Amino acid sequence: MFGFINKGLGKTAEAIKHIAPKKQLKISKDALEDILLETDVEYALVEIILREIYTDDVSREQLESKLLTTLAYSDYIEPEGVLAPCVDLIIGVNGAGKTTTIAKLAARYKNQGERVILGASDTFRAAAIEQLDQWAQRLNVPIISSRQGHDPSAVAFDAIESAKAKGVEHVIIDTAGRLHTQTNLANELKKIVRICDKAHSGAPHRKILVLDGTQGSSAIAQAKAFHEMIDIDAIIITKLDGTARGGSLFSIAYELKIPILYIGVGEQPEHLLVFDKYEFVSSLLDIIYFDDDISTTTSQLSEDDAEVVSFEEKMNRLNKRIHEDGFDLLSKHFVREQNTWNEYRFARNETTGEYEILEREGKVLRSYNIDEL
Ligand SMILES: Nc1nc2c(ncn2[C@@H]2O[C@H](COP(=O)(O)OP(=O)(O)OP(=O)(O)O)[C@@H](O)[C@H]2O)c(=O)[nH]1
Ligand SMILES: [Mg+2]
Repeated sequence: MFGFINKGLGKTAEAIKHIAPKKQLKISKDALEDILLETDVEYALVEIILREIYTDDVSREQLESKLLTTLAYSDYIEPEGVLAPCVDLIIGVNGAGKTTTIAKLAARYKNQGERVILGASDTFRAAAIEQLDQWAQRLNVPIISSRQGHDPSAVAFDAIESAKAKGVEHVIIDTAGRLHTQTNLANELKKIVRICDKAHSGAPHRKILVLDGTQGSSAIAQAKAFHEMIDIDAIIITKLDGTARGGSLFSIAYELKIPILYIGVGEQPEHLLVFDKYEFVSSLLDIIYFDDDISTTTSQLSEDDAEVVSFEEKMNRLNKRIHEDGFDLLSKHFVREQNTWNEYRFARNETTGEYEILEREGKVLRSYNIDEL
């Protein structure tokens, strides 16, 4: 799996190696800034990432904790208690990769032994219907479609009705990325959402925005526009294999605060990977740094020699421990629990010297003794 994600990050890796050709134990803050900007992390976020690093050289653990922090909202949690069929509504601008991604999702469901029906609700262009039809034939999955210009929400309705009648587990609905005006598009998408709910209460269960990874951080404004039209539940970032702008994923996650569900790393049905932030960050860090074990051992050795472990290093160790315990970051963390975001705060208890993760009401959930780290 790691090999696969690395393949998807090939061009981003080349860009990083251009700045830092050899793996290192620590990297200078300047080089790190260049790497982040070169891979299209937005400048404002680069500043945020670097501002609390007080050393000239940055260790793997330091950067790991910062990068994971920016991905605090990226975890996707499946909706619970969905009565089949589960309806995915796929939206995004023209050429973002919607239709290809639908094929990838359909292939994934099929491989899990689940049935799927496609709804060709991009009735704006005849070619869009044909393209989805070709995928349906290739993957041998049923498709509901009508002619160009027909009401897209009627197609969605029929696809859901058909799935209900046949007891099919999944419906995936394609949509147009562009209409004559933005208002037309917004109205059409809202109508599709309304009609889906009419066909099957609660549908669409997942409104998924497909973003073209080659556009990097410039896709953020576009995503915000869609999010305003209909609340997006999750994002799929496509074409990561075709771009050196892999770092934009951090900006996208940080700015939008919408979970990232999958990443697309090629044109074939199998080129869709579940987005795992730990795996993603780890793969990027592997390009810059020696692997985990070497750097920890070496830094521990030098710290033992120095006797006094710096505050920063303690914080890093603490952060690492928190990760191991399933938490994400140092100061603030939002966890999605049963469809609501709960804020967890993390603080130092001045009297005991212990670090505590506080609930919003101030109730201590867990504490760490920094001297034992
Ligand atoms: N390399 C690469 N190419 C991709 C990926 N996803 C999609 N593509 C390609 O991007 C192009 C556009 O993809 P489509 O799926 O047609 O995009 P769309 O959003 O449906 O486009 P419209 O229907 O025109 O709005 C196609 O040539 C796809 O093969 C990916 O993850 N990697
Ligand atoms: Mg399409």
